[in-house]
Amino acid sequence: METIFALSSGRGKAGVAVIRVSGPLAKEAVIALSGREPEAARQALFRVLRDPQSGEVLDQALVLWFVGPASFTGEDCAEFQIHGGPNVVGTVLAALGRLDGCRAAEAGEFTRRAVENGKFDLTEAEGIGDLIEAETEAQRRQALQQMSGGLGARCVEWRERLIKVLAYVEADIDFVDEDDVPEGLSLSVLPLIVGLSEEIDALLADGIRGERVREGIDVAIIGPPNAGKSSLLNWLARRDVAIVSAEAGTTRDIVEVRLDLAGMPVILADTAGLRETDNLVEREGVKRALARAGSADLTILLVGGDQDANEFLMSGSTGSTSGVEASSRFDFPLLNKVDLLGAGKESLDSVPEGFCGISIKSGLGLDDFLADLERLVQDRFEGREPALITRQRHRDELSACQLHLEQAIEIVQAEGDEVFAAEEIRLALRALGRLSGRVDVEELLDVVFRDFCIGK
Ligand SMILES: Nc1nc2c(ncn2[C@@H]2O[C@H](COP(=O)(O)OP(=O)(O)O)[C@@H](O)[C@H]2O)c(=O)[nH]1
Ligand SMILES: [Mg+2]
Repeated sequence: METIFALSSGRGKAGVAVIRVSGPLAKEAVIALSGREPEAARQALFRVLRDPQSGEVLDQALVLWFVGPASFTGEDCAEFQIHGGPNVVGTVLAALGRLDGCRAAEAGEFTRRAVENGKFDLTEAEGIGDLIEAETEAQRRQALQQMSGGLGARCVEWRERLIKVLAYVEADIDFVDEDDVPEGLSLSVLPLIVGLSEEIDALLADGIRGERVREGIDVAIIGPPNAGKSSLLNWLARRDVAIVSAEAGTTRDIVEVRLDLAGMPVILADTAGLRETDNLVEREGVKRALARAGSADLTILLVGGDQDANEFLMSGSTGSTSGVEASSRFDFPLLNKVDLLGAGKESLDSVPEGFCGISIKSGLGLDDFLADLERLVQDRFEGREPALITRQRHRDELSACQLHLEQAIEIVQAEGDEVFAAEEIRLALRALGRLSGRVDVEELLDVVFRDFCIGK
């Protein structure tokens, strides 16, 4: 096993930079650079670092020393806390690179070694990655839960239950002729399989909120030209992102901004105004706007106070004048430019039913709108607890597991051949194994069969 090293803190100038070293030669690396043995583990040791060849002083550093397996990777590890100047970092990395048996780490290699050494499972490792990427509160909470084994622990528990089920079903196969194992034993495991299948089902029916929180919730603003869609995007982004103009048909490309809405990550999209047009570029814009509305997690319909709002709502479409039916329904109908309908709050009285009235120009209704939008996003995607499924990968493996459980249930119910039921359960277990990246099912079964003395 090679010893690997890398800058673990961010690039650029900083007060402190952390260089991590992991592997059998980590101790030698500390000795080579600091001239002394790292006598105390898990303590910050003040050391002068020197170039091992020339003896030139490179920096003064705090050195942390961890003895495997009690370290992040499970191997011997050292951390050099050095001054975060680009040249300091560069020279220390270069010095490490010149040591025999040491090389620069590849992306994710420390975490990979940690998984290989059983420090955590695959889902927990993904949680670490997500925590580093987290930009909003909801993302941080979700990543923390996953990193601390939210999904991993469930996986372990399901595995244990399934292994027990498999053991029973196999006992039926293996000892069907013996007196002390009653016939049709596999029927008695039916509730166990059904229970598990229902649990996984419930988890899968989560409105994919985990993925949405991880990747960002797609919100599209759509409506007729000149309604103020670009103005709304700019107001929500609190900066001048999209071009606002009194000229209809200004926006053609989709303009995106990333927002933090009450801790939820949102990708807000401004789109071309929906209308019939002979202009080819604008027509393409309208096409893209409709596609985006169709694929978005939430759509905001924005109509101007001087436009026919009901036409949009009643048809549930983009309006007959545009000649194009939108596939989506609107989650949030907004009427902008209420300042044109009258003065002050009274202008809100003439807002058609089903619409929320705002004026981006005067600011009227904007705070209420933002609060409502935040609530809508939270209700839809936040949930009381962070979601357990946060990636398509999780969903695929759990669906595969679920599918095999259902097939096992069918076989058992029909009092079919236990060999086939056992095979389905084995496949379900394998899907769980892939999910958590844990050891081979066969290997585990050996242990279980030995320890549990099945069919004795
Ligand atoms: N009176 C009034 N005009 C507004 C309001 N919001 C935007 N506008 C104007 O409406 C025009 C179209 O705005 P824009 O954001 O480009 O609309 P879009 O075509 O839907 O993107 C611009 O001249 C804006 O200044 C509002 O609340 N009241
Ligand atoms: Mg626009």
